[in-house]
Amino acid sequence: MNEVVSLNTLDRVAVIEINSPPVNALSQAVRQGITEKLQAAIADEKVGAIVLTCAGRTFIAGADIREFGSPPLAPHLPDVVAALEASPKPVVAAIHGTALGGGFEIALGCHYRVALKSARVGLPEVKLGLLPGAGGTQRLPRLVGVQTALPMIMSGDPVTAEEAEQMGAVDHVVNGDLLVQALEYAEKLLDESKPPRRLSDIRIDPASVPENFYTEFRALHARKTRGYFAPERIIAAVQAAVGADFQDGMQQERDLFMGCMRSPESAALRHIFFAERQAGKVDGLERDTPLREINRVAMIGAGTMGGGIAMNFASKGMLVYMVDVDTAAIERGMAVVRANYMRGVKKGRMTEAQFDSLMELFIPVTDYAELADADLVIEAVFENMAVKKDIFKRLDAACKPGAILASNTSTLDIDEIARATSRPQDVLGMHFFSPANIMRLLEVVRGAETAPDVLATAMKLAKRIGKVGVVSGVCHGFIGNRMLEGYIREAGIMLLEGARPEQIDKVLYDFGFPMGPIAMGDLAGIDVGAKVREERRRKGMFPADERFGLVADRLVAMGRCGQKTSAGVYRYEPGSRTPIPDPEVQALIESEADRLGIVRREISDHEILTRCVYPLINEGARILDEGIAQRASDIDVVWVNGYGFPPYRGGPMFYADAVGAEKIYTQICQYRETLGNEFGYWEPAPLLEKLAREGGKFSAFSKS
Ligand code: HSC
Repeated sequence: MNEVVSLNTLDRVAVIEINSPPVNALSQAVRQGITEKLQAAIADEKVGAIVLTCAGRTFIAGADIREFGSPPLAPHLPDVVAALEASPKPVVAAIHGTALGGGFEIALGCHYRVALKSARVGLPEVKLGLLPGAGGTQRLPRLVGVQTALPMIMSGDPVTAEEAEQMGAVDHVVNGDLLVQALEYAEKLLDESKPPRRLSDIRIDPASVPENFYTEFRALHARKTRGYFAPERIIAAVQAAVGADFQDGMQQERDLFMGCMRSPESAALRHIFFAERQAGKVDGLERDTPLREINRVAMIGAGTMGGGIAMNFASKGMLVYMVDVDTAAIERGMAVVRANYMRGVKKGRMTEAQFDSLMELFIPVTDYAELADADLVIEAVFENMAVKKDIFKRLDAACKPGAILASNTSTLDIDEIARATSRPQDVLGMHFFSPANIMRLLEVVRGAETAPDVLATAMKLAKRIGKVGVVSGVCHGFIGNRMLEGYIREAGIMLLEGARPEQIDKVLYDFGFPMGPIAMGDLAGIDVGAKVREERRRKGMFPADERFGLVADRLVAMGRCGQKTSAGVYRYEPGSRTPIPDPEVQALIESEADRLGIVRREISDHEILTRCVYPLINEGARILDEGIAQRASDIDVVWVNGYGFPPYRGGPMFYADAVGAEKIYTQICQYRETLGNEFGYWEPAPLLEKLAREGGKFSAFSKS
């Protein structure tokens, strides 16, 4: 008796229903169940046609990713798809929710596809470092053509039912009761004596693919696929569908799929997939913690950051109060919002009417008294404790009981801010990343007194606005910026020691970051870091190391703040973002090194990489040990989604586990000897040392 797949016969049509929550993934039991019920339906003489449908919130979301990495168990998915396709009786897939990966491949094995209008279909395997391995690379091009199929498989993004219908991947889009209409569709097939339609029967004429198609396709995707293993295999698999015999193509797909499955890239991307879901599970928070309702949001500080944050909420239909000192300041923020949304209109992602109704959700406010009905307030003014405390005092007086008061601070103590109010239980940090309407990461900072329902609401809200929320404890810089410090510091010091900016950037770019630390500083504005250092120096919280941030500080004093002033460490042609090495800056670096008595030398690429990346791993180890992050994978989620750490390396802690704690520990100890440790930069974290000694892994470390 297979409990996850059932069979019911209604008149002439058999209904195979999969019921395997939460997402009907194709576990061994589901594959077995489909196979058995299909055989039974085929054997039943009363049955003329078969409908394959799913219970719960979605059609099949794909192969069961949890089974990957263990030896595959029969029946194998490609065989299940082949069995559906081989059925002598027409099989109709009835799709709701999302038909993804192996789920869509199952649907492609069926002879006809009926989908609810709200459904989406796609092949997201590339996002897991894989390719569709159950015939997707062979059947989709046969159905919709290579030029439509390849971009869809390469992007991994799903399309709507209507888009799928337009491209020919879905036969019939319906509203209302899916099963009823799928049954009607099957009855009609029988009435019209329509035979099974098998995609494997189609032959793709090689002449249908333009000569330069693959070369141009590669060039178009080069930037996005840089460093990845799967994309080239996807192209090869789709090429194998052209002209060739179906079984030959399937064999090639299989070999290419297995190569991807064994790749470190796929292991890293699967790790990130589960890490992002795990991040939503918070120690000490029950699953059923009641949530506070959020419909009206207030943004304090309507600058570029405030505008970007506000867009997330308006885009989900929430009302946003844009609060600033005067209407001119609010207008500056609104100009950013308008320009961003307008880009969407120009690219055809939204209509003028949608744009207008979005803009109506923003309400300018200059008086806190108007915030009495706000459910959530997010403060995003500049990093100054006194100013923030004053704002929170005023919010405490103006806001209704139960309103959540959040700060977007990237460094300051949330507990101190919370204490400025009479309701510290309602206060927490919500740290967005710039550009806030685009970056997926949201660090949710849990204060000492933050109430469980406030934390739970913020995490739920993160998901609602399409972000991945990660909980951080309170410390300077929280998880991400605290780890960033060593990375940036070493890059700056190595400039003085003899590395050129472009050499440093190339090493980290080649490692897989979208850009190196120096170019990133220019993009973010090197004055930002200079201000933070200044503030910390003033408070006596900064190492008395003249080298730390020296080059950036000198450049800022010269008015070279980065891209925004067309000059930072690099110079930029007007309107261009391409960094150009600047001899003037090189001369400045060399004279500063001279002044400090630093003997310049050749610095190897290996030294650049390890001096930038190992300090951030070392700090990650402390963050984990102190309980600031709940688990190593949360740190990975922060760095992949907020700082451009290459996803195919799985984040810094996953990467550290791959390199091995002992190797990292040994290298850090070696730098302690060769570079000196006057400021504690090369003190190995106790947890790193422990794991190095025991041969342990960060992924297995648990504080509790
Ligand atoms: C694939 O299909 C490979 C095939 O092409 C070939 C295989 C051939 C093999 C041949 C061998 C010989 N598996 O995201 P949520 C869990 S690759 C297992 O919060 P939502 C998830 O972890 C697969 N578990 O929900 C979570 O568990 P928790 C291609 C999966 O509503 C829970 O479900 N497919 C799972 O926001 C809820 O997930 C994909 O990549 C899976 N496939 O979004 C689709 N999918 O509660 C991946 C989800 O314990 N999934 N779970 O934390 C998604 O994109 C999203 O989950 C949905 C739902 C959009 C489906």
